[in-house]
Amino acid sequence: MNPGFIGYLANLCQVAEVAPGVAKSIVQELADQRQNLKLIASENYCSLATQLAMGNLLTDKYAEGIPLHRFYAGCDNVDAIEAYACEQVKTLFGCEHAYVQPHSGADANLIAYWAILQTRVEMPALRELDVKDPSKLSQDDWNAIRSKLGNQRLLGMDYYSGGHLTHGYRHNVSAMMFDAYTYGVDKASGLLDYDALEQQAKEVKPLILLAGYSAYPRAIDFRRLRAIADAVDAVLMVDMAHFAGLVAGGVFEGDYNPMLHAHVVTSTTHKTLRGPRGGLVMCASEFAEAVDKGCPLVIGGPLPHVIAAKAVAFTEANSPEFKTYAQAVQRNAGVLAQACVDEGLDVATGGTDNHLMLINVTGFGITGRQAESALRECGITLNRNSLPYDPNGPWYTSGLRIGTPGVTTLGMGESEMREIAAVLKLVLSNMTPNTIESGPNAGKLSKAKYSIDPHAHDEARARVTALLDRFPVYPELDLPFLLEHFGAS
Ligand code: DSN
Repeated sequence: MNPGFIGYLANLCQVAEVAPGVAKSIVQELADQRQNLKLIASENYCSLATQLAMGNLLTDKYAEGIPLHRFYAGCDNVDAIEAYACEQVKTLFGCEHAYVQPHSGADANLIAYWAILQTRVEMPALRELDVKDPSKLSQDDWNAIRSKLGNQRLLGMDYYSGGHLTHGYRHNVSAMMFDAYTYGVDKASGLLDYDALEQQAKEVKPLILLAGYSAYPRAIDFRRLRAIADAVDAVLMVDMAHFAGLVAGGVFEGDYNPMLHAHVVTSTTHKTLRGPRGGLVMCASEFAEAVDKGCPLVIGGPLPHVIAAKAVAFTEANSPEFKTYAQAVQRNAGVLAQACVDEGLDVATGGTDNHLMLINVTGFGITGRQAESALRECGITLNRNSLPYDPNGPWYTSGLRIGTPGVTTLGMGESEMREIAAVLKLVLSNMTPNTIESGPNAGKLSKAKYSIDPHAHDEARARVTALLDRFPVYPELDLPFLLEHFGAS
């Protein structure tokens, strides 16, 4: 029996003894992922070693502080794991400093923001006042520093141009802690306009120029961004959550490698990097002391079991096989985007440089929401996404976001990408929006309800099943056995 399967089985037996419904849902999630092709650009399949590293007694341990400097006794083994994880990150990305405790990318960004505020705003203010011990500050001086901290500018990529919610989006805390400005993509090309950004940076004069995206299909010239940041004395921060695996795997090099140009880089660990769900901060030594205080700055305590899983995943990412994987992710994305173009689909910017692409589905008379639902019915899991300047807004959207990290982990290659493009076309071109029957919008076309030709539906479902049968999700796991023992309704 495969060791990964033995580990899973033991885990599920224990879970089922206490909460059989939870064990059943875990097995049914495996069944779901075996039956549905994952094209969500931000998801992946981490290794069983990574998953199993999270399921142990490390979750019982408190370990505030950093290795060899903890606020709890008995942290020797957590120290060893966390120090090892940090070393793996430094080898992987070539950074001066690594902090592996953030629970998520959002936490990592908050820690990075405050580390920059403390290093570039609070510490100079304290030096100016010649204050060695901040606890001795007068209330007036502290109020003046708080006012400075609360009035800094952030210039990040607009959410509707592909930036992330935590990059200054109106409803995120980042837009409340900063005076937040955003830059977008060029309306005609859909590409970043570096000249316009330079002009905007000169006008805004931000403390932080922030780059990174959740839905931008092109490589970013970080050398250029660093020059823009330097010209306005801003800190260049890059959130590489989406493309960290492409950086780790050497796909993004030189001008396109943020590690060579940014002061502070954040990431998640579970997207192209293929680790457990979590966050990560890397920085120049100038910011290291403040970043290491991420707990208690933002987080209440590290998650040692997740840090163990990160350590396993970083070890995997340091292997030559991971380079091959990262290159295949990008190659598959390029082939899929071109195949979509060849099928007549409207691919934003005409293609991709990374692991994701955006498709405008409005040419089929439907919204992104309708396309997402119909594709899921046919066995393809992906998400709708607004396009820049989207008239359908963020709920219905005009677009789909498609990524190749997951299907590449399954081992799919160029011919499978062409098959996926053909299935996408088959479904999208056989959909019609329903007419709203009653209420104030009666007679108008629905943005949510649709019909799909049943023959196209069945053919698409069969083609997806054929693909997944050839490239099963977690092939080490004996699904029929697990369903028989844990999954019965
Ligand atoms: N939710 C992630 C994504 O899908 O891109 C980003 O946090």
